Amino acid sequence: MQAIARPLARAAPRQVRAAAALSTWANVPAGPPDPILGVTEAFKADQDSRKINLGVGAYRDGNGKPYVLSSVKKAEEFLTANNPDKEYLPISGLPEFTKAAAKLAYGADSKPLNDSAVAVVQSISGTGALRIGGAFFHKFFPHSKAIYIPNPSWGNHTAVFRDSGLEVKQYRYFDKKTVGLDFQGLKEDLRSIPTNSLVLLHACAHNPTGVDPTPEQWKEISDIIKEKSLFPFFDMAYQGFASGDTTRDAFALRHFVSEGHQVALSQSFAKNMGLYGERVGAFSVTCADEGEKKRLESQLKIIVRPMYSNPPLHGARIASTILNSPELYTEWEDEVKGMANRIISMRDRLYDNLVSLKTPASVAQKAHIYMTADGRISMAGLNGHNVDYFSESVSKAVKGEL
Ligand code: IK2
Repeated sequence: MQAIARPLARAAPRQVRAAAALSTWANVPAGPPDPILGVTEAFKADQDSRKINLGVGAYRDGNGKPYVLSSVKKAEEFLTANNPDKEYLPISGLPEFTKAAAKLAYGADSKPLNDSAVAVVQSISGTGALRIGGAFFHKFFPHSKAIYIPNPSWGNHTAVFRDSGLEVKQYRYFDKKTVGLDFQGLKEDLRSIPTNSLVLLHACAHNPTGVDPTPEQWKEISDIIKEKSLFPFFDMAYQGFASGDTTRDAFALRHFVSEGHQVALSQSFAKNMGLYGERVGAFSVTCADEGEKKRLESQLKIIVRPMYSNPPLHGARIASTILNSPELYTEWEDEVKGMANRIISMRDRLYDNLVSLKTPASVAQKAHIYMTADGRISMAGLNGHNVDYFSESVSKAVKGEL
């Protein structure tokens, strides 16, 4: 036994070395951390008690803690009491959910909705909806394989659309000098891009700038999009979060539909229901009639089936229970208002603090504060306990005193 064991023991390290040198993956380089979610990893590793994470856009309560909505808890209790099964959902998702999600976005009096002319599928939150949309446009949009997104835009848009096979181009959106909308630049760009192009619009709470067009500006944008026969694809990841009112935040989408545009829409329930990890969303397209809607839905299912077969069940059941119960719906609307108001009050307090600290009008980072490299901060990460420290740190950094 020993005579055999010794040579084998001596040989093992050589075999291990040889195996490592021949690994199929030896030439795979390490990728960079995600610019947004990588910030959370760095935040978790920091031991300083003053640390603040303003990187990922996830709501926190007044004590900086994750927040589960009371309407969500009640919906879950109701679901548990009804002893639900864990069967597969249809490829297009939970019908009660997709119907209610479309109604929330387009409005109960929406013509295409009432004509049964909106093709909808459940998606893996907003990102999944954008990805299904990207694949759908790549396969069926007859005019081009490009999408125009605002500059700047949510960091993941480029990757999502590029991986869907689309070429990603930009139109002007933000004016650094006025720290507001570059409305002239936006209009000029929309007028100069090729007729029939596909254009992504943030429906409300533009990420990362927080700057939205006014209703009057949306009307002008709608007119240009009509003149140029552009196709509007709305990304609505924050319905209710911008103003506290889901109807007000759906203004742009509903205005475009009432003006006769055909639209595509990505919806997320991550923020407005706090269902981040449940991955609840929907992708929809308005169609000419019910027959067209059925054809589109059949094609959307063909896109979904090889990607992930069918969507997750639990979050869709929660959202559906809330959206379809008058009491829970009212409670949820109040909670959305509460979250939006807390964010709005933090923005006001931060602004007042920076002004009273005589802070020059440019922003930097440091001092255990985690934010994305483009200077975007998630207002929801601020609360009554950390907003003063954050203001002072920003002020010092900008003045070169940190
Ligand atoms: N679209 C926009 C404009 C978003 O801001 C988001 C969410 N961003 O925050 C989380 C992150 O940076 O990953 C989405 C779409 C998609 O969000 P979700 O897939 O979580 O619904």
